[in-house]
Amino acid sequence: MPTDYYSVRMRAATGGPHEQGGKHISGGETLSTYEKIDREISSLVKKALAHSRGTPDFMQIQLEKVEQTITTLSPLSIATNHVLTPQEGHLTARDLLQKSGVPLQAIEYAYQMIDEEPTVRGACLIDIYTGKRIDQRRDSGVRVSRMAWQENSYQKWITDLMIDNNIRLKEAISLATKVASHGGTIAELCWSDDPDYVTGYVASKMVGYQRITSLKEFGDESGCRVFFVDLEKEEDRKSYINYLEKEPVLLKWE
Ligand code: WAQ
Ligand code: MG
Ligand code: MG
Ligand code: MG
Repeated sequence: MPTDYYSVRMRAATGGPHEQGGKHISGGETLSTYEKIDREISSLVKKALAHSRGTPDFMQIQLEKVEQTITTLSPLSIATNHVLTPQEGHLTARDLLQKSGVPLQAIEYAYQMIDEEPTVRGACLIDIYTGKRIDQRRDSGVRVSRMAWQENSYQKWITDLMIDNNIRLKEAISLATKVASHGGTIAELCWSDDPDYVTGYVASKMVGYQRITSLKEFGDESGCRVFFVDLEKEEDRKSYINYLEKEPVLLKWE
């Protein structure tokens, strides 16, 4: 009998729910076996209650049984680019995006959009040909869910690669691996909206998961998550978003 998996999601805001204008505090999503649901929910709740973006007055937890077949993926290869300033970090990021196959003009458009838009709670999809945003999700963006590490694999991965246990890296590489494995993704650019975390990354099939140690100043509450995509047809865009939101992915490392 194959194991049943459940999607567990959390979102928290302050000043009311997100859809009523509340400020996004924290979100989280994972896959869980039935036995671990209580523990997974408890760690998501803890993450939201003690958050550097503020104290939530709204929180929603959602549980759904996953009916789709689980895909297992190996984590992207990982490298760290040590930079001294956010300016140097963004030069590195632009270079890695170009190496991944994103045209310079789309990179410029994306940076312009990031400066203008208030932080969304999901990801923005940017067309690599026009540099324009193609998801219609405005403030919410597209939230990737239904991905997690197989726990033993994670422990083996950090041991084998001598990586410090870091929950953000653990979550980010599972999201980035899921996103990069779709043929429509050319590259991802991300940094946290948490004021106390300045390391971000560029990820793609071409360059792997490339951490960049500074992409913003400490104290800055603006974050970014952009997927540069090559999806010309409307139906490809729909199926891409469905993949991000619904298809379950487990990371394994052998
Ligand atoms: N799906 C889509 N977008 C998301 C998701 C998701 N599941 N989770 C977060 N975002 C978006 C959202 O707009 C946030 O504002 C932004 O990404 C940042 O989210 O050391 O912690 O969870 O290698 O604050 C990367 C570096 C850390 C880790 C990223 O992001 C490392 C991080 P955060
Ligand atoms: Mg998350
Ligand atoms: Mg997160
Ligand atoms: Mg955050």
